[in-house]
Amino acid sequence: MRETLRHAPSRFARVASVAPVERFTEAIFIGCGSSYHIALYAAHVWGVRLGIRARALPASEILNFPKAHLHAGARPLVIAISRSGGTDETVLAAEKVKAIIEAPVIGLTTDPESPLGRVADVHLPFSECREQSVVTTGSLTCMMLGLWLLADAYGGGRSQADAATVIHDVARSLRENERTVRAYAEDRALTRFIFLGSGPFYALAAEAALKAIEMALTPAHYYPTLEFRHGPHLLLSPEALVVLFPAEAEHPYVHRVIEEARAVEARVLVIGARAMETSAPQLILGDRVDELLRPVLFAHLIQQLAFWRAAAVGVNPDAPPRLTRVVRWNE
Ligand code: F1P
Repeated sequence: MRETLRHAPSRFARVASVAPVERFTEAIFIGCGSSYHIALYAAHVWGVRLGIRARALPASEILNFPKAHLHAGARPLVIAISRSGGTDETVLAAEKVKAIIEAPVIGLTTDPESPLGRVADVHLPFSECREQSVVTTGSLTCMMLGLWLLADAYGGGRSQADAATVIHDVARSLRENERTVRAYAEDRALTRFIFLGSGPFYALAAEAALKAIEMALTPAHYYPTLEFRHGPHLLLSPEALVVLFPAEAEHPYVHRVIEEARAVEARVLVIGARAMETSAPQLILGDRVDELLRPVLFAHLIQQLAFWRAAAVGVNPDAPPRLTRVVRWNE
């Protein structure tokens, strides 16, 4: 993460050379799997920080339904995200964008030699967070931070100190909070995980569910926090663990979600930056960090939860059946 912070100015200069701020009116982030979740996170951050329309799409949406998303008159900046830079859908979607509209395409990968890098107008290889694992973990955090830093740079670069704080807080949390997370992971009475998050935390909830499934083959669901009360809460039972990432704006409402879960004896863990008035267990961290950056801080907790769950149920967290490191159609 320190390297990502160090590279931020030169990466921004390269992106701004093809996409100066006055040239685009919207940002479209695309990717698959964890990279799509990074896209969801980035879209929220860029929308809030830059006051532009920003959206995330699975790469396959652009590939198969381009007319719904790419319009001739629009001036988008397209950021295609892929850890490997080799996922077929993402590479083909980037090619499709270039064939249909005049928009700069930025390829964000961790591999300097990747196919996506060759298609993109500007390739940003985050070589510092290259990882060999099948499942995406550390590189997710690093690319999320990188996209936050790009938004910050477009906005005038006033929040760099926050990024340094996050790096410090992740190191501290890795030392202090693993035991708590591990205890939930190892509780075999809990057979279903439900992750709730909104705004900047929705992407984190989605990624948390994917990690539980990929690494530990544990059934997992995710919802925007208050949407959960519109039906999905019927899934609650004493075998369910609800992990809730409350956004500041939700504090007046979110206690209802917690109460309803506890009323049916579901277990609840709240992960947030300031304590809420609830008897549910809470992990409090990140109070010195801008809310938009907190998902970057919290990401290791959901990865540890999946890791220790895998260990508890006897599954190899980096050998998911039927999942390959790079998803291609002809392999
Ligand atoms: C996309 C992805 C990963 C996942 C696994 C399969 O890869 O879905 O998120 O962890 O490796 O592929 P990429 O486009 O980010 O390389």
